[in-house]
Amino acid sequence: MAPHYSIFLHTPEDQDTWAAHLRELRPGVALHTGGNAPLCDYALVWNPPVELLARQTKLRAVFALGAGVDSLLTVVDRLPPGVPIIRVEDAGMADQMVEYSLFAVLETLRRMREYRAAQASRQWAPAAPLARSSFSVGVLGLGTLGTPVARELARTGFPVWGWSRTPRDVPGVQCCSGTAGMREVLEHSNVVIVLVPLTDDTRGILNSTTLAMLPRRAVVVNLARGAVVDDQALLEHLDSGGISHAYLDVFSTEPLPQDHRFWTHRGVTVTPHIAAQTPVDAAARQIICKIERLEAGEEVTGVVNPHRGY
Ligand code: NDP
Ligand code: OXD
Repeated sequence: MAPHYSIFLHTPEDQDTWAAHLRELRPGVALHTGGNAPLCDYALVWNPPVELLARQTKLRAVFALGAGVDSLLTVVDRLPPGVPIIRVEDAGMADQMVEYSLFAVLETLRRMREYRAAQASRQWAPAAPLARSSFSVGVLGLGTLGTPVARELARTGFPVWGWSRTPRDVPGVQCCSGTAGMREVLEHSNVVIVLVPLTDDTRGILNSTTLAMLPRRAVVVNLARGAVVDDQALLEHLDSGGISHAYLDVFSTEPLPQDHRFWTHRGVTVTPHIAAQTPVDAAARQIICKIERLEAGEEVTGVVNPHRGY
């Protein structure tokens, strides 16, 4: 039997794939796209034009087709008041974040960037090994994605420090919170992995002052949102050698502008916002499941608090 609720779908990428998965999961579902869509019960959106969303005045919930809701929250005042915003939780993204983080940490521990540079000039230059047990990693953000990253690094034998807004307890991880907690984590981070959402509180949180708290020659891995890190401050720390490398998957402007220094800086690895791509099949299943819980009057997880910003 076709479901009795209707869905408005908008995403700049993969819209046909999303539609195909939703139709496969719920054959006959009333699925609408574009400016002429009728008023629907649920919106499933990623970076929607404000006007498109504002026309949907009968929505019972808005689902973000990803984990981060910073851009959706910029249009929250155009939604009917009280409509919940619900985000994707993990759905396969945590494993990808773990892989990216392990890669950056292991490449650093095993000095692979140095050996690649040495190879380029045909230098045979063995360096002293670094011990995993004294190579600490910091994870800023201990949520759905940060916690598995911290846990896996700890399981692998790295001393791990984690930071969150409210106190958390992750076995094997030195957990800290608040402003003083951030300093403690940064001071212990040979590699710092950024997995906090972009909010009013986290914008520019890695700046000239906080980057200086890292040990000399530390590595920054930003997998969250570009604006969490102050670009100019990061470049200055890279140029001075205080920070030895930055793996950057996210940028204040995406795609990264052609003339940005990050493209050519030898201390920067640029990846095009692929650290964790939303697996459409699993995410569509998660969203349908949540819609049907809402239809049944049940609670769902992943509801965003617009005042908190995530
Ligand atoms: P969650 O909401 O599950 O976790 C967020 C974590 O950040 C929580 O531990 C939270 O603390 C902490 N946090 C929030 N604000 C602060 C603050 N002011 N000070 C300290 N800690 C804070 O988010 P996810 O783990 O699901 O996702 C994290 C981010 O990853 C997303 O918002 C998105 O921007 C990014 N992302 C990037 C992708 C990519 O491909 N590059 C893909 C997917 C997501 P507390 O535990 O106390 O609430
Ligand atoms: C997300 C993202 O937040 O893709 O899901 O960045």
